[in-house]
Amino acid sequence: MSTPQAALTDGFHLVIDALKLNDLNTIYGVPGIPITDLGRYAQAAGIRVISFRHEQHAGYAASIAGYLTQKPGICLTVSAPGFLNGLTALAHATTNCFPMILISGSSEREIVDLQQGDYEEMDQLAIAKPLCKAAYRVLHAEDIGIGMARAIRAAVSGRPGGVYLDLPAKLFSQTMDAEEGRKSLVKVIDPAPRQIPGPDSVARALDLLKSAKRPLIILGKGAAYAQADDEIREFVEKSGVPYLPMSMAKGLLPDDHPQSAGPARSLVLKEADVVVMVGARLNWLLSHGKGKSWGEPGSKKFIQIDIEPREMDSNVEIAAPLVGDIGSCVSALLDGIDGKWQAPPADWTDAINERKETNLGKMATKLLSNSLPMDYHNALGALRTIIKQRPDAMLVNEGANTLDFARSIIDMYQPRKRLDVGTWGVMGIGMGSAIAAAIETGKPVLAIEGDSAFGFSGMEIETICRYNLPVCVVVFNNNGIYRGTDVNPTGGSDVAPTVFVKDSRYDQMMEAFGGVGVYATTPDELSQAVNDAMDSGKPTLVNAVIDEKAGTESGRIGNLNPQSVVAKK
Ligand code: ADP
Ligand code: TZD
Ligand code: MG
Repeated sequence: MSTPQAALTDGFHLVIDALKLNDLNTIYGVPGIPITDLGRYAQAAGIRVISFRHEQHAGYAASIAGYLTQKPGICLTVSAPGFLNGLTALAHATTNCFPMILISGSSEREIVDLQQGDYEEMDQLAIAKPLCKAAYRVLHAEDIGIGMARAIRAAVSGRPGGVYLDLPAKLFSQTMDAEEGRKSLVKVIDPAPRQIPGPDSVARALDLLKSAKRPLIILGKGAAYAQADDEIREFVEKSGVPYLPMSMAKGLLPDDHPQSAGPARSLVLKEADVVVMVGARLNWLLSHGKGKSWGEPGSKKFIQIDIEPREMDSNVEIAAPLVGDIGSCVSALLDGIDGKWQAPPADWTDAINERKETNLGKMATKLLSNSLPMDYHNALGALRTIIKQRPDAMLVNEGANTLDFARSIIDMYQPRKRLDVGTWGVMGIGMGSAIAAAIETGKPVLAIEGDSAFGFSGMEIETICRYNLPVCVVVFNNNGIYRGTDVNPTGGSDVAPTVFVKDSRYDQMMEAFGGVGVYATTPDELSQAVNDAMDSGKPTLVNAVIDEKAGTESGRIGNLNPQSVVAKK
């Protein structure tokens, strides 16, 4: 007797059921063979399926969804080219320690492995492996539950990262008994188990911190990801130690907090004697923990809190490694900060406050400048006020000057509100991040974009309009990369490589899709347009005209450009 249809399930439905069982209710992707029906059935089953124009942006959206929710963001792509388009974001997720699963359909194993030229033939599993934390392929419908469980655990446990899950076309139509299928699914229990630090390592860290004359805490995006906001705040406030937030950790404590040393960054890096790293790596963004910006060689001792043991001593010696999850490690330190705790010496905190006041004073004057066309300062001054008035809005930021100035000018007041280019300094995260921020938080999103940066994901404004997301994109239009003033030294008709069409009307692109487009030439116009957008929630793009001479080469990292000794500039 044949089994009635109703008692069967198949690969499509097992994938969907496995996602739902694990509370993964949003998919970011691009449809096509062999996953078009997977998207359709997922939508029918109540999963939110957000369809993009290009997989890279679906991938960036998934990575940011992972960062914001501590659950792996799901990106779904077709085989070979779609998979490759998603791979940049998978690698980005891994590099930034964001949990994400890239699920790609793939072609016939038998044909791929014999290289017989299948439709979109590619050995995707092999190609994904070096770019992610783990990569798995499921060949049998009964293994979908386990495959998904492995992918989830790999993405979120320990140091989070990107995971690749390869689902060959044939898998989707494989059938099995529905009840057997249901039983084969796995709900992942405690996917990111707490990791408690050893008491000896806690004692070592506390001893070192107590001995400090000029202590400093550096908060990184790992600290923001950990969602241990209360513990971190208590640790900073009870210890009295000044802190420096890395860019995506801004707002973990409000940037106007009296202990923030943000505006005295160069002073504290140079002068601190004991530095507590909390979910931040001593990579290029912190000059590898050595060199001129860190003052006298050997003048620092580091305490480092990280879930990844191999992060310790990666660049310089770590005197007190504290391996564990940030919530547990910070709580353990807090237990040692009792009534006898000595606040840091006043000469240290006074010196920091003095430097802060000087630097903030200098900036305040620039923010009020009346220069037209707008420069970075007066344009960002307007946006700074908007974020101050709307501290729960999400902020997305990319570009060179547009990134560096916005990071220092715009104060953040709440955790995980600032999303930017991350560890690689990627251009192109903008629209994907903005879309995920809107979907995952339901809050209004302000995306501050260099005109070059915007171009990498600009087509996704159609996606923003299609889903009617409350995203306001502000394009800082300075006619190019860094500046709009370069000329072709040969006098030929091609413009210089860093220069775009002058006075492009990015606002009209938004109007093409039914969104609101605004052309703004003054801080008042800019402010008005953004406030309107944030109030109405309507997809909006503001083309902000910025002086094409105002930027500098590579923003604040011009020093990383190699120099030719033979070329004349
Ligand atoms: P930033 O760029 O802000 O300096 P990084 O991305 O360099 O931050 O560093 C983040 C660090 O946080 C990584 O080394 C990662 O292992 C760590 N991390 C992420 N989540 C946790 C967690 N829950 N507990 C402890 N460490 C974490
Ligand atoms: N490609 C990718 C994926 N990432 C990059 N970081 C770059 C290229 C190189 N790059 C930067 O580092 S910043 C930048 C590029 C192309 C654009 C800067 O121009 P902008 O910002 O218009 O976005 P400003 O305000 O003009 O400086
Ligand atoms: Mg530009």
